[in-house]
Amino acid sequence: MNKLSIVIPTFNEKDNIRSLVKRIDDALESVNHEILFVDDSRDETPQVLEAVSKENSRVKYIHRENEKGLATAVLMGFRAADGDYLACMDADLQHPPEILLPMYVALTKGADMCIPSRLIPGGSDGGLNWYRKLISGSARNIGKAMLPCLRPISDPTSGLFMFRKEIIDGADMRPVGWKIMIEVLATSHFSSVTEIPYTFCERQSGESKIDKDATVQYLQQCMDLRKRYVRNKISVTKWTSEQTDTYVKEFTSGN
Ligand SMILES: Nc1nc2c(ncn2[C@@H]2O[C@H](COP(=O)(O)OP(=O)(O)OP(=O)(O)O)[C@@H](O)[C@H]2O)c(=O)[nH]1
Ligand SMILES: [Mg+2]
Repeated sequence: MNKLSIVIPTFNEKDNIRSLVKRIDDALESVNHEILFVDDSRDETPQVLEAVSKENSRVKYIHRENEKGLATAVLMGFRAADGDYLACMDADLQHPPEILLPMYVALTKGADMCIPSRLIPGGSDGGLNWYRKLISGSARNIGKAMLPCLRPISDPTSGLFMFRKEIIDGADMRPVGWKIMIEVLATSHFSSVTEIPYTFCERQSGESKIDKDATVQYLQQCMDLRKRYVRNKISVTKWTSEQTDTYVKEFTSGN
Protein backbone atom coordinates (compact mmCIF):
# COMPACT_ATOMS: atom_id res chain seq x y z
CA MET A 1 0.00 0.00 0.00
CA ASN A 2 1.17 3.52 -0.79
CA LYS A 3 2.23 5.66 2.14
CA LEU A 4 0.65 9.07 2.75
CA SER A 5 2.52 11.88 4.53
CA ILE A 6 0.38 14.71 5.87
CA VAL A 7 2.44 17.87 6.32
CA ILE A 8 0.99 20.40 8.76
CA PRO A 9 2.51 23.84 9.44
CA THR A 10 2.02 25.06 13.00
CA PHE A 11 2.43 28.39 14.69
CA ASN A 12 1.06 28.49 18.26
CA GLU A 13 -1.52 25.72 17.86
CA LYS A 14 -1.02 23.86 21.17
CA ASP A 15 -4.73 23.37 21.84
CA ASN A 16 -5.50 21.93 18.40
CA ILE A 17 -2.79 19.25 18.07
CA ARG A 18 -4.34 16.38 20.01
CA SER A 19 -7.82 16.54 18.48
CA LEU A 20 -6.28 17.02 15.04
CA VAL A 21 -4.08 13.91 15.36
CA LYS A 22 -6.98 11.84 16.74
CA ARG A 23 -9.30 12.85 13.90
CA ILE A 24 -6.63 12.18 11.25
CA ASP A 25 -5.84 8.74 12.67
CA ASP A 26 -9.55 7.88 12.87
CA ALA A 27 -10.17 9.05 9.31
CA LEU A 28 -7.13 7.20 7.93
CA GLU A 29 -7.51 3.96 9.87
CA SER A 30 -7.20 1.95 6.64
CA VAL A 31 -4.33 3.99 5.16
CA ASN A 32 -0.58 3.76 5.84
CA HIS A 33 0.19 7.32 6.93
CA GLU A 34 2.50 9.64 8.86
CA ILE A 35 1.72 13.08 10.25
CA LEU A 36 4.60 15.54 9.99
CA PHE A 37 4.32 18.88 11.76
CA VAL A 38 6.64 21.73 10.82
CA ASP A 39 6.53 24.08 13.74
CA ASP A 40 7.67 27.67 14.25
CA SER A 41 5.75 28.22 17.49
CA ARG A 42 6.67 30.51 20.34
CA ASP A 43 4.20 28.88 22.76
CA GLU A 44 4.07 25.35 24.22
CA THR A 45 3.23 23.69 20.88
CA PRO A 46 6.71 22.02 20.63
CA GLN A 47 6.21 20.41 24.06
CA VAL A 48 2.80 19.10 22.98
CA LEU A 49 4.33 17.80 19.72
CA GLU A 50 7.14 16.10 21.65
CA ALA A 51 4.64 14.36 23.95
CA VAL A 52 2.29 13.32 21.13
CA SER A 53 5.15 12.01 18.96
CA LYS A 54 6.32 9.84 21.88
CA GLU A 55 2.81 8.38 22.30
CA ASN A 56 2.11 7.93 18.59
CA SER A 57 4.76 6.58 16.22
CA ARG A 58 2.93 8.02 13.19
CA VAL A 59 3.56 11.56 14.45
CA LYS A 60 6.83 13.38 13.72
CA TYR A 61 7.79 16.99 13.95
CA ILE A 62 10.45 19.48 12.94
CA HIS A 63 10.83 22.59 15.09
CA ARG A 64 12.43 25.66 13.54
CA GLU A 65 13.96 28.19 15.93
CA ASN A 66 13.79 31.85 14.94
CA GLU A 67 12.24 31.07 11.59
CA LYS A 68 8.75 31.88 10.28
CA GLY A 69 6.74 31.40 7.15
CA LEU A 70 3.94 28.99 6.37
CA ALA A 71 5.01 28.16 2.81
CA THR A 72 8.69 27.50 3.56
CA ALA A 73 7.65 25.34 6.52
CA VAL A 74 5.44 23.18 4.29
CA LEU A 75 8.18 22.91 1.67
CA MET A 76 10.59 21.70 4.32
CA GLY A 77 7.98 19.12 5.34
CA PHE A 78 7.53 17.93 1.73
CA ARG A 79 11.30 17.40 1.49
CA ALA A 80 11.50 15.53 4.79
CA ALA A 81 8.41 13.35 4.24
CA ASP A 82 8.84 9.81 2.97
CA GLY A 83 5.31 9.13 1.67
CA ASP A 84 4.46 8.28 -1.93
CA TYR A 85 1.61 10.77 -1.59
CA LEU A 86 1.97 14.13 0.17
CA ALA A 87 -0.80 16.25 1.66
CA CYS A 88 -0.86 19.69 3.20
CA MET A 89 -3.47 20.93 5.65
CA ASP A 90 -3.89 23.56 8.38
CA ALA A 91 -3.69 22.67 12.07
CA ASP A 92 -6.67 24.69 13.27
CA LEU A 93 -9.30 22.17 12.09
CA GLN A 94 -10.68 24.56 9.47
CA HIS A 95 -9.83 21.76 7.06
CA PRO A 96 -11.86 18.82 8.38
CA PRO A 97 -9.43 15.85 8.70
CA GLU A 98 -12.14 13.45 7.47
CA ILE A 99 -11.64 14.85 3.95
CA LEU A 100 -8.20 13.17 3.81
CA LEU A 101 -9.69 9.76 3.05
CA PRO A 102 -11.63 10.85 -0.06
CA MET A 103 -8.53 12.78 -1.17
CA TYR A 104 -6.44 9.63 -0.86
CA VAL A 105 -9.09 7.66 -2.74
CA ALA A 106 -8.97 10.19 -5.60
CA LEU A 107 -5.23 9.55 -5.96
CA THR A 108 -5.67 5.77 -5.84
CA LYS A 109 -8.09 6.21 -8.74
CA GLY A 110 -5.37 7.82 -10.82
CA ALA A 111 -5.41 11.59 -10.18
CA ASP A 112 -2.04 13.32 -9.84
CA MET A 113 -3.54 15.85 -7.45
CA CYS A 114 -6.67 16.15 -5.36
CA ILE A 115 -7.83 19.65 -4.44
CA PRO A 116 -10.90 19.85 -2.21
CA SER A 117 -13.10 22.80 -3.11
CA ARG A 118 -15.44 25.07 -1.16
CA LEU A 119 -16.76 26.40 -4.41
CA ILE A 120 -18.26 23.45 -6.28
CA PRO A 121 -21.72 22.00 -5.57
CA GLY A 122 -21.70 20.34 -2.16
CA GLY A 123 -18.88 22.59 -0.87
CA SER A 124 -19.12 25.60 1.45
CA ASP A 125 -16.90 28.29 2.94
CA GLY A 126 -19.15 28.65 5.96
CA GLY A 127 -16.14 29.06 8.29
CA LEU A 128 -15.46 32.58 6.94
CA ASN A 129 -17.35 35.78 7.72
CA TRP A 130 -18.42 38.07 4.82
CA TYR A 131 -15.28 40.20 5.08
CA ARG A 132 -12.93 37.19 4.91
CA LYS A 133 -15.00 35.79 2.03
CA LEU A 134 -14.48 39.06 0.18
CA ILE A 135 -10.71 39.01 0.80
CA SER A 136 -10.44 35.34 -0.10
CA GLY A 137 -12.50 35.79 -3.30
CA SER A 138 -10.41 38.81 -4.35
CA ALA A 139 -7.16 36.93 -3.75
CA ARG A 140 -8.42 34.01 -5.82
CA ASN A 141 -9.50 36.23 -8.72
CA ILE A 142 -6.24 38.19 -8.70
CA GLY A 143 -4.29 34.93 -8.71
CA LYS A 144 -6.26 33.56 -11.65
CA ALA A 145 -5.92 36.84 -13.56
CA MET A 146 -2.14 36.84 -13.10
CA LEU A 147 -1.51 33.11 -13.50
CA PRO A 148 -3.37 31.26 -16.27
CA CYS A 149 -2.22 27.95 -14.75
CA LEU A 150 -4.61 28.52 -11.82
CA ARG A 151 -7.69 29.13 -13.95
CA PRO A 152 -8.89 25.52 -14.38
CA ILE A 153 -8.93 25.02 -10.59
CA SER A 154 -11.99 26.24 -8.70
CA ASP A 155 -10.31 26.74 -5.30
CA PRO A 156 -6.55 27.15 -5.89
CA THR A 157 -5.65 29.45 -2.99
CA SER A 158 -6.42 27.34 0.08
CA GLY A 159 -3.83 25.27 1.96
CA LEU A 160 -5.56 21.91 1.51
CA PHE A 161 -4.32 19.54 -1.20
CA MET A 162 -2.76 16.12 -1.84
CA PHE A 163 -0.54 14.91 -4.68
CA ARG A 164 1.79 12.19 -5.90
CA LYS A 165 5.24 13.01 -4.57
CA GLU A 166 6.93 12.68 -7.96
CA ILE A 167 5.06 15.67 -9.45
CA ILE A 168 7.31 18.01 -7.45
CA ASP A 169 10.54 16.32 -8.57
CA GLY A 170 12.61 19.11 -10.07
CA ALA A 171 9.94 21.77 -9.40
CA ASP A 172 11.44 25.23 -9.02
CA MET A 173 9.64 26.20 -5.80
CA ARG A 174 10.65 29.44 -4.12
CA PRO A 175 7.63 30.36 -2.03
CA VAL A 176 7.38 33.51 0.06
CA GLY A 177 4.70 34.07 2.67
CA TRP A 178 1.52 32.05 2.94
CA LYS A 179 0.57 30.34 -0.25
CA ILE A 180 2.07 26.95 -0.92
CA MET A 181 -0.57 25.41 -3.18
CA ILE A 182 -0.21 28.03 -5.92
CA GLU A 183 3.55 27.38 -5.85
CA VAL A 184 2.97 23.64 -6.37
CA LEU A 185 0.30 24.22 -9.03
CA ALA A 186 2.52 26.62 -10.95
CA THR A 187 5.84 24.76 -10.83
CA SER A 188 5.00 21.02 -10.82
CA HIS A 189 4.49 18.62 -13.71
CA PHE A 190 1.06 16.96 -13.58
CA SER A 191 -1.85 16.27 -15.85
CA SER A 192 -4.92 15.34 -13.83
CA VAL A 193 -6.69 16.94 -10.89
CA THR A 194 -9.75 15.73 -9.00
CA GLU A 195 -11.82 18.28 -7.10
CA ILE A 196 -14.09 17.12 -4.28
CA PRO A 197 -16.54 19.27 -2.32
CA TYR A 198 -15.89 20.12 1.34
CA THR A 199 -17.01 22.49 4.04
CA PHE A 200 -14.43 24.93 5.34
CA CYS A 201 -15.02 25.13 9.10
CA GLU A 202 -14.45 27.72 11.81
CA ARG A 203 -11.12 27.78 13.63
CA GLN A 204 -11.46 25.54 16.73
CA SER A 205 -8.97 27.18 19.05
CA GLY A 206 -6.17 29.78 19.04
CA GLU A 207 -5.86 32.81 16.79
CA SER A 208 -5.50 33.51 13.10
CA LYS A 209 -1.86 34.18 12.14
CA ILE A 210 -2.67 36.02 8.96
CA ASP A 211 -1.29 39.59 8.93
CA LYS A 212 -1.09 42.56 6.58
CA ASP A 213 2.24 41.37 5.11
CA ALA A 214 0.41 38.33 3.73
CA THR A 215 -1.28 40.39 1.00
CA VAL A 216 1.97 41.97 -0.19
CA GLN A 217 3.77 38.63 -0.12
CA TYR A 218 0.95 37.02 -2.11
CA LEU A 219 1.16 39.66 -4.84
CA GLN A 220 4.96 39.32 -4.92
CA GLN A 221 4.63 35.55 -5.22
CA CYS A 222 2.12 35.83 -8.10
CA MET A 223 4.39 38.32 -9.93
CA ASP A 224 7.37 36.04 -9.47
CA LEU A 225 5.47 32.93 -10.58
CA ARG A 226 4.45 34.70 -13.79
CA LYS A 227 8.10 34.37 -14.87
CA ARG A 228 8.44 30.68 -14.13
CA TYR A 229 5.13 28.82 -14.23
CA VAL A 230 4.97 25.56 -16.16
CA ARG A 231 2.43 25.22 -18.98
CA ASN A 232 0.85 21.86 -18.14
CA LYS A 233 -2.10 20.54 -20.09
CA ILE A 234 -4.43 19.34 -17.37
CA SER A 235 -7.81 17.70 -17.05
CA VAL A 236 -9.97 18.49 -14.04
CA THR A 237 -12.62 16.07 -12.77
CA LYS A 238 -15.17 17.29 -10.26
CA TRP A 239 -16.78 14.71 -7.99
CA THR A 240 -20.21 15.30 -6.48
CA SER A 241 -20.79 14.51 -2.80
CA GLU A 242 -22.61 11.32 -3.86
CA GLN A 243 -19.75 10.16 -6.11
CA THR A 244 -17.26 10.91 -3.34
CA ASP A 245 -19.25 8.78 -0.86
CA THR A 246 -19.58 5.93 -3.36
CA TYR A 247 -15.86 5.85 -4.18
CA VAL A 248 -14.92 5.95 -0.48
CA LYS A 249 -17.31 3.07 0.25
CA GLU A 250 -15.81 1.05 -2.62
CA PHE A 251 -12.33 1.76 -1.30
CA THR A 252 -13.09 0.82 2.32
CA SER A 253 -15.00 -2.32 1.40
CA GLY A 254 -12.08 -3.43 -0.82
CA ASN A 255 -9.60 -3.12 2.05
N1 LIG B 1 5.24 26.65 10.60
C1 LIG B 1 4.46 27.72 10.47
N2 LIG B 1 3.12 27.58 10.42
C2 LIG B 1 2.36 28.69 10.31
C3 LIG B 1 2.92 29.99 10.22
N3 LIG B 1 1.89 30.87 10.11
C4 LIG B 1 0.75 30.17 10.15
N4 LIG B 1 1.03 28.85 10.27
C5 LIG B 1 0.08 27.73 10.31
O1 LIG B 1 -0.56 27.68 9.06
C6 LIG B 1 -1.91 27.29 9.20
C7 LIG B 1 -2.83 28.38 8.62
O2 LIG B 1 -2.75 29.54 9.43
P1 LIG B 1 -4.06 30.33 9.90
O3 LIG B 1 -3.67 31.38 10.89
O4 LIG B 1 -5.10 29.36 10.33
O5 LIG B 1 -4.47 31.06 8.57
P2 LIG B 1 -5.85 31.10 7.84
O6 LIG B 1 -6.56 29.76 7.99
O7 LIG B 1 -5.59 31.59 6.49
O8 LIG B 1 -6.61 32.18 8.69
P3 LIG B 1 -7.92 31.98 9.60
O9 LIG B 1 -9.06 31.66 8.67
O10 LIG B 1 -8.11 33.29 10.26
O11 LIG B 1 -7.62 30.87 10.58
C8 LIG B 1 -2.13 27.02 10.68
O12 LIG B 1 -1.92 25.65 10.92
C9 LIG B 1 -1.03 27.86 11.32
O13 LIG B 1 -0.64 27.38 12.59
C10 LIG B 1 4.35 30.10 10.27
O14 LIG B 1 4.94 31.17 10.20
N5 LIG B 1 5.05 28.94 10.38
MG1 LIG C 1 -7.00 28.98 9.78
